Amino acid sequence: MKVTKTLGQFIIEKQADFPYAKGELSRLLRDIGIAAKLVNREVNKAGLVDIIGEAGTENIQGENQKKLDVYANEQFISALTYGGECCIIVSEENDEYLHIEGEVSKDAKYIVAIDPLDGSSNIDVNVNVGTIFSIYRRKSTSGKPTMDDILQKGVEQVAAGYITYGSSTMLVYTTGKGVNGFTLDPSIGEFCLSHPNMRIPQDGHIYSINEGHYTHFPDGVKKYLKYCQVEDKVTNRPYTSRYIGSMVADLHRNLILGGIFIYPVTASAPNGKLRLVYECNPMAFLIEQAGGKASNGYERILELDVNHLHQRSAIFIGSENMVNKAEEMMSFFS
Ligand code: AHM
Ligand code: MG
Repeated sequence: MKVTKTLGQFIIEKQADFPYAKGELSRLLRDIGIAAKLVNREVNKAGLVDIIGEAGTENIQGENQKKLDVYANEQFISALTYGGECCIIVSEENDEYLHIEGEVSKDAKYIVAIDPLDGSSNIDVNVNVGTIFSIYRRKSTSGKPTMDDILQKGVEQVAAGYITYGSSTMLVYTTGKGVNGFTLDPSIGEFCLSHPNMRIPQDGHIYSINEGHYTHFPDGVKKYLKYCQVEDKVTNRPYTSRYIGSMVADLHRNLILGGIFIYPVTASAPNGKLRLVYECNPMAFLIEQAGGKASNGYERILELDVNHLHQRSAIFIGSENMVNKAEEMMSFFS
């Protein structure tokens, strides 16, 4: 019989990679795994109960919040609050950051940024959605955490990952020592190690972008798309276009098969659409750890200054050679 390793067992085993760790990060990752299972349960029965549809409130970006967005946000906040290892939560669904106070979190060292339900416009049509998380260690050693603790550059992340809720549910994460993927076994209710040491191919054949915005793309992006579509036997072009509209699902596929995901600046999103703190930075950290690359078209995502919680950025992320080529095309017009 094949013996599988659970997420919990794997986390404990990997704690040895951090000689000074006291298990706090491990407990934090465990808490995220617990919330993910609860969200998974609700996502799976979304068509059965009256939980799909809009909640009637708006988030900071003025987008209607779906009921499952609200539920997912509550589950992650609750798991992180009661877990006791997290002092600040930044969420796509909350205008301000949440400072967790109380006995259980009084010495908490970690700051967690989350997009609790990414790709939520896909919920009502039964298409993959996901959760993205990013973990930082606070820098200040006493008192209330400061904005400097919260607005750290992506390079300072100590862990990051995503959960994709789909035909099977997976949790994929990194602590800066490679990337590992776990598939939820519903029969035992555990995430089991299914994709150890994930590596993104250096080259790929898939490009993922919302071409509906083509007219408003920067010239460098238009040039790169033309490059993707032109026939060339040596480089195996034309490439294949695949776009789900759920960043987690699009990136998960490209991580496994090789590819590039682009969300550039557009007329309606002049700074890009995706959020730096809880979408771009965690995905950039994870994809770099898998051997890929992430850029805003000119600079490494992980080194961008972070000025506010809900800051947006353009993103070009995926197989290294593809991102390099896209950057080259961007540089012709800069
Ligand atoms: P969300 O966090 O509000 O769900 O938005 C993020 C999503 C990404 O998952 C996806 O890549 C993108 O928005 C899709 O946007 P568009 O519909 O403009 O292509
Ligand atoms: Mg979202």
